[in-house]
Amino acid sequence: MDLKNPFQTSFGTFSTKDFFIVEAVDGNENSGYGESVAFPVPWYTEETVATTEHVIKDFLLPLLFKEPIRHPDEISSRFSVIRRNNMAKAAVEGAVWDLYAKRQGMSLATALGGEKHRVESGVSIGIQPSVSKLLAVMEHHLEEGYKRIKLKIKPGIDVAVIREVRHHFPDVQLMADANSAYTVQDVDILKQLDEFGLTMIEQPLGHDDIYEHSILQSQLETPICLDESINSLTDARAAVELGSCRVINLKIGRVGGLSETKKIHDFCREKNIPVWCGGMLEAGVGRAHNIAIASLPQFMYPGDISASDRYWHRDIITPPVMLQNGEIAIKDTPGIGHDIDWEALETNRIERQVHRRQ
Ligand code: OSB
Ligand code: MG
Repeated sequence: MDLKNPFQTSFGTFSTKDFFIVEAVDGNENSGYGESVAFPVPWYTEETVATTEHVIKDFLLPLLFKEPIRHPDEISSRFSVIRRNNMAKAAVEGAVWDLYAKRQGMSLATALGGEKHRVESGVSIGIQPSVSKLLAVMEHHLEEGYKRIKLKIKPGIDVAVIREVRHHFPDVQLMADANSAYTVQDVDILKQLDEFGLTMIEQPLGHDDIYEHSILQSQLETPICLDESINSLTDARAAVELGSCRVINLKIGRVGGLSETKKIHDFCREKNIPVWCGGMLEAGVGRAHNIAIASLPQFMYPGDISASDRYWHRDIITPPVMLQNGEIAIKDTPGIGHDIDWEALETNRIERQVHRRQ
């Protein structure tokens, strides 16, 4: 699907999103839906659309079909014999979670233990061609009601840009995401960001680092939030115990599914570490999953869960995700709370596969 606007990060630019939807069907005409969130290129993590398809087809579905499951929490332990490939795992597990919630007659949010009725919404803005363009984009999103702005930064597009933005918007809840573009040698640049009162700085150092972030955090006032570095509860524990971050960005796909996300959430709740829900430029199905998980209590900052129309001319769910006073209402209808917009899906679909339990 074509994005309305190209999205530029420190590692590359996305103009389209290639993905697939997983539909899990039981014997009683119930369907659950999941979305693969990987990109076509392994820039953000090692997975791609092609690797997720391969791993699902050749490894995960045979494991899933091997014997019945009683609860979706059983899936992540069954999949644990396959190393990593977290986005592949999450796409399948998410479809089964939705199916399970529908069979229980519960919203996915309730099935996951969610308590909120609405979640606060933020917007993540890619690197813009100029500061004046950035200010105009920000102005537009703030008028729409978004409660927090996240700006992508990289070396050369950081201190001066944030200074200008802060000057124009002194009170906005603002944060920066570097997607691993800096090294510990850049500590002096990162320290300069302390004066702008950023809510947090996301993933300044290595995508697989936990140790150096602990050194950096001890020298920064601004809280560090880890994204790429947290791929499991084990990683979250290491990061929290080492003081590598004060906040965690949770993405269902990055950590291997909703059950693992819940575990990290519960751990962070115990440790008093706030979490918030990140985004992968999802279409409607993935977005609905994000809304459901963000209803859990430790999600304490607005997420990168923006409305459908921030990304798409026409989303693949109906109704699309909409913003009301900077918040997204959590549907109490069974499952993800949105139907598939089959016409929109068919317009974009290039392939369909069916896999059955033998
Ligand atoms: O680091 O959070 C990130 C988009 C693509 C890859 C990585 C990231 C992002 C975003 C956008 O920041 C989140 C969204 O609006 O979906
Ligand atoms: Mg990030």
